[in-house]
Amino acid sequence: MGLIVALDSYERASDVVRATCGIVDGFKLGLPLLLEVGAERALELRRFCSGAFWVADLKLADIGHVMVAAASRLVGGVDAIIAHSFVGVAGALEDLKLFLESKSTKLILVVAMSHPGAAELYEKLLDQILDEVAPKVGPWGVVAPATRPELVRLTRRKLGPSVKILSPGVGAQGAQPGSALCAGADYEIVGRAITASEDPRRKAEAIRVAQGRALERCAGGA
Ligand code: BMP
Repeated sequence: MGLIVALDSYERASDVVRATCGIVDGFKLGLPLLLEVGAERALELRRFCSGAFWVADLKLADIGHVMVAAASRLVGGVDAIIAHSFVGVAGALEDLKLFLESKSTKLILVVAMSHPGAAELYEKLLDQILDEVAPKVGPWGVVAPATRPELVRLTRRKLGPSVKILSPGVGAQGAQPGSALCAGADYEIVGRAITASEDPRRKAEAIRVAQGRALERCAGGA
């Protein structure tokens, strides 16, 4: 039962990290935050919860050389880096994977997205991404949307039990806590529902409880 907080703004970020440390499993540093204060200051947030799992959400989508150059700014400070899958393997994701492996940093691939427009194109590539790109690249984890639990289920079925599935879309985008976990995800990514809450700690605790209840229900076949 996993919960990762998406930090997309530096404002309140250190308070949120301190407040939720020990309750959540990890933190995802988003591009708005990284651009707001730069990589160095963003990575300093880790000192408020050093034992958590830290992810840099660069959503890389470029030639291998450039993705490696961007990732090199963050390796050592985070446990994992997110890239898009649609750029393909040769000259792109294979280079990134090799580089991250050499730096003991995990690669997470976006395979499907949570917003409605993802159905216009990205989602149409999902079978090919899961059948061809993901097996060739061998990411530690993938991102699949909590707003589309059937895509989480498909991702789990096709990639098997060893790949971690991280699912955004819980809270502000409408998915209920636990819905992606019930569909086979390992972690739900929650941003604004926690970061914009008056009491991020209580909100994170409440989401944990709701995840547990949902899992009991779905394990019971409800
Ligand atoms: P929120 O819970 O505030 O909607 O934030 C969701 C987080 O997950 C954001 O950081 C966003 O970049 C990320 N995300 C998403 O919402 N949908 C995706 O398909 C992939 C994402 O990484």
